[in-house]
Amino acid sequence: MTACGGAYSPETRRKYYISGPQWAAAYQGQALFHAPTRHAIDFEEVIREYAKIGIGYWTTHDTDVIPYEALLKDEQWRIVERIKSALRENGLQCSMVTTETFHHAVWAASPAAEAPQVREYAALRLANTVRIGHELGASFVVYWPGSLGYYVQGAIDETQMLRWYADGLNAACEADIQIAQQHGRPTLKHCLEAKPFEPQAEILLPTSDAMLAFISSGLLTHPEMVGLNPEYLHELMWGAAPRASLARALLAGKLFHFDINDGYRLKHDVDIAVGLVNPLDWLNVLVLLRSHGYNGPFNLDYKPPRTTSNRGVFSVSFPTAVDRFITLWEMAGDVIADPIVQEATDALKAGGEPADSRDAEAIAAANRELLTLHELIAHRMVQILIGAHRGRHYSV
Ligand code: XLS
Ligand code: MG
Ligand code: MG
Repeated sequence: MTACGGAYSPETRRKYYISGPQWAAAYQGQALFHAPTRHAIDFEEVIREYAKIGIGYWTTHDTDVIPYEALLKDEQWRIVERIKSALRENGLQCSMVTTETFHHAVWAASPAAEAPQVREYAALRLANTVRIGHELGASFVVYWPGSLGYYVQGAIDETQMLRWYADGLNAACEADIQIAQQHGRPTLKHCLEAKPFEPQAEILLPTSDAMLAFISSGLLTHPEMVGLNPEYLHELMWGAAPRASLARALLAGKLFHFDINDGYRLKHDVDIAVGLVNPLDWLNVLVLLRSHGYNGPFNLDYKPPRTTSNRGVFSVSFPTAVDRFITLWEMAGDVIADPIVQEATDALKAGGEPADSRDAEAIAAANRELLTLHELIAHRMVQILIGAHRGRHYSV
C-alpha cells in the first residue's frame, strides 16, 4: 500500500459523503457455488475500521445487525443502543437503513406475496426500519425489492403484485410521517433500487426507469417522498449506459442516493469496487453528477473479492475504493474546468456556419468539421484519466 502511494488522509476522505455498508465489509465471500473465504465480523469492528480509514457514514440492512428472533422485540432496541454507542465513540453517522426483504424464507413469494400475513409482516418490518432509521439519525431508507417477481409464470398477476408492493411503500411513508413528527425530524428519503437479473428469474421492477414509471403510476400516496437509489452495476448489467440512467433520474428530480461499484455488462451482480473495471465510464458518470450538483451519498455497495483476506478488507479494499472514487471525483472537476474541453464544447454548441434551415445537406456540411470535436473531447478525457494532459514522457 505504501509503495502504491496516492492515498488520501482520513480527514480528506471524511469530507466526502461516502458511506460504507455493514454488509459490504462483513461479506464473507459466500455465494451459491462459493464457500466463505473470510470469517464473520460484527458491526463494532466494521464501524471502528471505517473510522480509521476515514469513511464517515455507515449503512445497514436491519438483519445485518439484528437477528430475526430479535426483530420487532425489545431486544432489537438494545442492539440499536449498542450501534449508537459504536457510532458515537468512532465519530461516524448512520446515513441509510434498509430492510432485508429477500433472504429469509418468509420472502420466498416476495414481500408482496398473495398471503395477507406476509404483506402484513412486510409492512411491520418496513415501518420498523423507518423507526430504527430515525433512532440512528439516518436520512435515507432504501428498498431493493429483489424478490419482487417469480421463477415460474402463471400464479402471479403482475398488476396485483405491483399494487400490493405499492401498499407496502405507502404504509412505510405513512409510518414515517408519524415517526418523524414524534422525533421532531424531517421524514426520510425513500429510495427504490432496481436490479435486472437476480435473485428472481423474472423481476417486476428491473430497472431505474421502471421504478420511475412506478413512482408516477398513481399507486403511491406520497410519490414526493419516494425516489431512486440507482446502483452503477445494476444499470450496466442490463446493457444500459449508467450515465444515461442517472441523467433520466436527475431530470425527474429523483436521484436521491447512489450505490457505487463496478462490473461487466450482461453478467451477474459481481459487485466489484468502483473504478476497477470501467474507470473511463466512471469519470464520465462523475462529470455528469458534478456538473448537475448531485449532493447525495455515494454508498460503497461492492463486495471485496474472495481473494482478499479479512485484514485486506480494511487495509486494502476499502481505502483503495475510497481513494479511487475521490481521485475520479477530482478528475471530473478537472474535466469540467479544462480549457480544451470547454472550448470544444462551446464550439459544438455554437454550431457551424449559417446554413439554410430547410437544407439538410447544407446543415450537415456546415457542421462536418466541428463534429470531429466529439472524438477530441473523448481523447482529452482519456488524457486526463491517465495523467497525459500534464505531459508524459515516452521513451522510444
Ligand atoms: C443487492 C443490492 C443490495 C441493496 C440493499 O444487489 O445492491 O445490497 O443495495 O439491499
Ligand atoms: Mg445496492
Ligand atoms: Mg450489486
